[in-house]
Amino acid sequence: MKLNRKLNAALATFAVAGMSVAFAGCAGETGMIAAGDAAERVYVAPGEHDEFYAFLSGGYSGQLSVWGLPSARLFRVIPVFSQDPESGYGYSEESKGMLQTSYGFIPWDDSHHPVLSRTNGTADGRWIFINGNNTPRIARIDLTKFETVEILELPNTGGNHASSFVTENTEYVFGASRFSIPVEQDLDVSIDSYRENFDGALTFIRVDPESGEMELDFQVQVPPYHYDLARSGMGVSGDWVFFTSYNTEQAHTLLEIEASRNDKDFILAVNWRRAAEAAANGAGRDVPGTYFHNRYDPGVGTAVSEQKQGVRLLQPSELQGAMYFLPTPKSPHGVDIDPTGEYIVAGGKLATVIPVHSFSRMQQAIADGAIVETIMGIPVLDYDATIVGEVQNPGLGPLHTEFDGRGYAYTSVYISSEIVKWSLETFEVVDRIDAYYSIGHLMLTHGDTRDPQPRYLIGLTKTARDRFLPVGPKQNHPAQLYDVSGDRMVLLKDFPTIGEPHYAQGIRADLISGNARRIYELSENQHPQVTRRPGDARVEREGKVVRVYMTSIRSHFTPDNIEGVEVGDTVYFHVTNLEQDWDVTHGIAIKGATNAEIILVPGQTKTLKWVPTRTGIYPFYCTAFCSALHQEMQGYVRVSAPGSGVPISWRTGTRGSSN
Ligand code: RUQ
Ligand code: CUA
Repeated sequence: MKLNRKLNAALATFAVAGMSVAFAGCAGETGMIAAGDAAERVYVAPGEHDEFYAFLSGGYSGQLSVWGLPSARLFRVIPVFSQDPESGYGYSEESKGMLQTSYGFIPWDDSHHPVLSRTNGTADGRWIFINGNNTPRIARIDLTKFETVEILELPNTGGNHASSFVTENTEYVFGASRFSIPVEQDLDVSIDSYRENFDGALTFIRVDPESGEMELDFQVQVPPYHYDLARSGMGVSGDWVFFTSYNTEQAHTLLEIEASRNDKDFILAVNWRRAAEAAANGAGRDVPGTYFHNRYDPGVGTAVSEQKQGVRLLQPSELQGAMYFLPTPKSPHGVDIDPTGEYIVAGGKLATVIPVHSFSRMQQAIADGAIVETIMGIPVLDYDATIVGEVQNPGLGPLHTEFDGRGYAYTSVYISSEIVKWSLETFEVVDRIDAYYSIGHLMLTHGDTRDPQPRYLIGLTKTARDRFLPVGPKQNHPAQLYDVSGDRMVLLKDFPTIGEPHYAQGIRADLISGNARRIYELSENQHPQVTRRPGDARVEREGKVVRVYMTSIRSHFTPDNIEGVEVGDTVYFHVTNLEQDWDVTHGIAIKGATNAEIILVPGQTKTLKWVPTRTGIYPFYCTAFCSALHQEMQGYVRVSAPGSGVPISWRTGTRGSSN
């Protein structure tokens, strides 16, 4: 790798010296091209648009970021599981409900795997789902608004990592326990009773085909292994979903060693269609399970949180013929399905090969009864009966694979920090390229769907070290952009990302851009505290609660002078942005509020809560530079002592009323 880096540097130097032409011909052989050529391939002229959207998970930021490819320009960060002071998400009264869980309000999570909704196995650009790993949840983001509109908590689950992955027509989205725990809710037992009391759980969530709304359909109890990743089948395997598992050793301490003993762990294949039928026909039993279902109601512009109870739990014994273990070396991480649905590719973190199972061989093995043992009612198929190839010499630590639809697969390899391209026909490596440094996931545009568009590949690497100007001991995680349209992979660019992107999705821009909304229609705003005209703005006292019904339009708030608030009051600013022009945003913040600002897009109503604790004069102002007179967009609230008798009054200029 060191050598290659030197070579790269040398090439760059030559390119600068005007010798790029001499090296252009080398690209085919080396996977490296001159800097000028690479620059041209990522260049999107000012005012022009990118060819693809890329959605990168935020990892421990809890969010999802939106980029353009090939320019690698950041468009937006969509808040999902974490409070976001930039937008007021998780701070405004309307959005707080999105972060409610059975453990209370949680301002953070660890988001891993975004997945786009699909129609006929193809990304359709309607929604994107992403999992929260820590307090198990799945979120759905509406891609007309690029906003989180739903978060569903998963009960009886520890670490929802094998998520979110959807079936070919988004019938189901899946979750699973990465850390097995007792499925019996809140059970207080010794950790040493792992084998007796701990369980794995798979969660099947039904998705409404029209609205996208999720509904926890049922769970399946499975042996207490760690379920790491999942993929639903496609085409021939479209009725199946595949989960990787590790820790078949059932260790509960020092997993680094204890969970690395077995030569093989498993891929768990589940016929989701048959499981869903069984659940619908009454299989399983109802067990306790407390979880929150939070939905953003677009009509009233507010998150509605519902606490739900109980879940249907099925046993593998009730799913005879619908669940099989495929032995897989060694502590597999990713499992990925090729566009035909025939190949099931695992990434054994500690394996020396990339094992490839075949779906038709799996079917044959089932028909032949090639079963080596049965665990908790789940038959274990013979490894040799299902395996169709092992990619030799893939590098150390293969993790994740994507496909180009032309017969090649691309696997990220963590320890040797490279991407290997291999043939699905010969299972031989045909190309490899360095990743800087320690690659985790990779994403090829549409490369996890039935119709990959082999243009770009992003490698999501874990450490930047010397790639960028140093910014102290903590550097942002980088990504590398490769061109995969030719025979050889070509590194085009590297760029720092936000949070720690685990996985990403890439989609042709035209599948989304035409549907993106520009404003919210004021006429459709059904928020209970909407103020449609400045003339309707007012301040009302209801006991200790003061409600400010406020409007914002360039460049003033109505009202902007408010008196009669007392220490001990709870003040709600219900602000409606009256603008109906694309991208004219106002915000509001008030001195001393233990809160963030709120940002309002055109036509939207949001509420900022404020509990003043001291008397005095409190300025508030618009936080978004909205117009030439943005600096003038401000106001004052007078806060008096309790019982001071100052009457509620309000005004803006001469237009407001006062009483
Ligand atoms: S992980 S580096 Cu959360 Cu998907 Cu594999
Ligand atoms: Cu409104 Cu600045």
